[in-house]
Amino acid sequence: MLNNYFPQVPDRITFEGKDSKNPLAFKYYDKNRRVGNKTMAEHLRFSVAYWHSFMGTGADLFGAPSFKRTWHSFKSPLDRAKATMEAAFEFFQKLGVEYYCFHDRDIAPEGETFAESCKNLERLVDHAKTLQAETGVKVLWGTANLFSNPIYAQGAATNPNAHVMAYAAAQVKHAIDATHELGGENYVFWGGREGYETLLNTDMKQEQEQLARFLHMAVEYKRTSGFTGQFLLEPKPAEPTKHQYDFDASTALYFLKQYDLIDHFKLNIEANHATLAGHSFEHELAVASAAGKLGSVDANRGDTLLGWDTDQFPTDLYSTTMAMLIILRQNGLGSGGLNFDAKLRRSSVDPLDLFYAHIGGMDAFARGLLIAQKILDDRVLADFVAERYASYRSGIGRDIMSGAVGLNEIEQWLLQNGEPIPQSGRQEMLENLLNSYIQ
Ligand code: XUL
Ligand code: CO
Repeated sequence: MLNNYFPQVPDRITFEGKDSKNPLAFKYYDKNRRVGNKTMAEHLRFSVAYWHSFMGTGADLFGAPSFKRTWHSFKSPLDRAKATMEAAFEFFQKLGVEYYCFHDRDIAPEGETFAESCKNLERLVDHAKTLQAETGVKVLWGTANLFSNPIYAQGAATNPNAHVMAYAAAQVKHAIDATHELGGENYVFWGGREGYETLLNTDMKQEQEQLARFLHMAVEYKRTSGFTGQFLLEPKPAEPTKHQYDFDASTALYFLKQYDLIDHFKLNIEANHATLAGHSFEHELAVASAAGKLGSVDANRGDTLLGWDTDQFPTDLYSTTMAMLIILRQNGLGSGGLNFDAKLRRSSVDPLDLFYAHIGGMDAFARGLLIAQKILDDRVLADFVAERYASYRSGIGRDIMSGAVGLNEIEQWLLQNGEPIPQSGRQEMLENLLNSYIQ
């Protein structure tokens, strides 16, 4: 049992029920409790984001790092990376999460050269393998950091310089290998700098073709290397670039379809990216799910008063309930999960805050799951929605949908059947109904 970095936390955070006042206990997340046809753990598949929780320093645009992490105190970059990994696994084990997600450059330091960076990554992958075997914790997804290194200032796959695109492609090859080696169930592509700052210097069509070629090469590499994880594309409208090519779920789906990539990808939907795009979290989940492409979720939240990616831990029960309704209706996330792509506030300097943040996020989704399952069991929304569209199941509605009639026949039908009678959408009644379940 690892116990060096969080000695003040017991071996395992336990479920104590909703009346518990212990901040280091779950009030709703009871991993073995059955909800519908699965346990809570099977439904929720929680994952910790290595970058925010173990590489995060609390630094922001206006100030220096505010967190002093013992695992960052080692001088040599490799020793520091190893200590960070041990702290991370101690945390995963004590929290009782089964998954983590990582970027290549989170788990291993960048070297002086590409070859050195690859060697560092291999060493830390070996270390992760040992820690995974010791703890049973698994990789939900891996990814490549194609945005921090200054060579990517003008994009990675979409860089105007083919040499940089080649560097990114080689880096992705190694990140896929690392994910494969660690048994990762998915691999994520987030286009961190795949966008533009000004159209004055940008050939948008050329850049999108480059991105498509890049993803096709990854698909081909996946096939030949034997990696069987699901590829996921993560939309985000802006930040760091002014306009990112994978703006939102619709844009990403159209891109995948246009470039013949749609069969090889699903989407990883992030709550705060949805709101930055001017959508709600549930809108983006619904768009992806309707297309059969909701693969995984980055569980966080933004702030309604701030227009950037604040990546806060999820606490809003309306939002987790709506998310779980969509996830349950599509019968789960398959190989995906709920990854806390969320960071502590700059002032939350105590490592204990990492526990409080994750416990809160896990409880918020466990509650959302319970509420959503109850709404589905009671069929209160399902029956209403089915009734709302009932006119398409017989008569003219069925003929329209089956293609049996065209505009001529419809006109004849309308002349014989007169004016439609408006029916209420009952929005307020349904909002009250939802409120009655949120408790
Ligand atoms: C950035 C973001 C990334 C991706 C992985 O906004 O969400 O951390 O999830 O690169
Ligand atoms: Co994310």
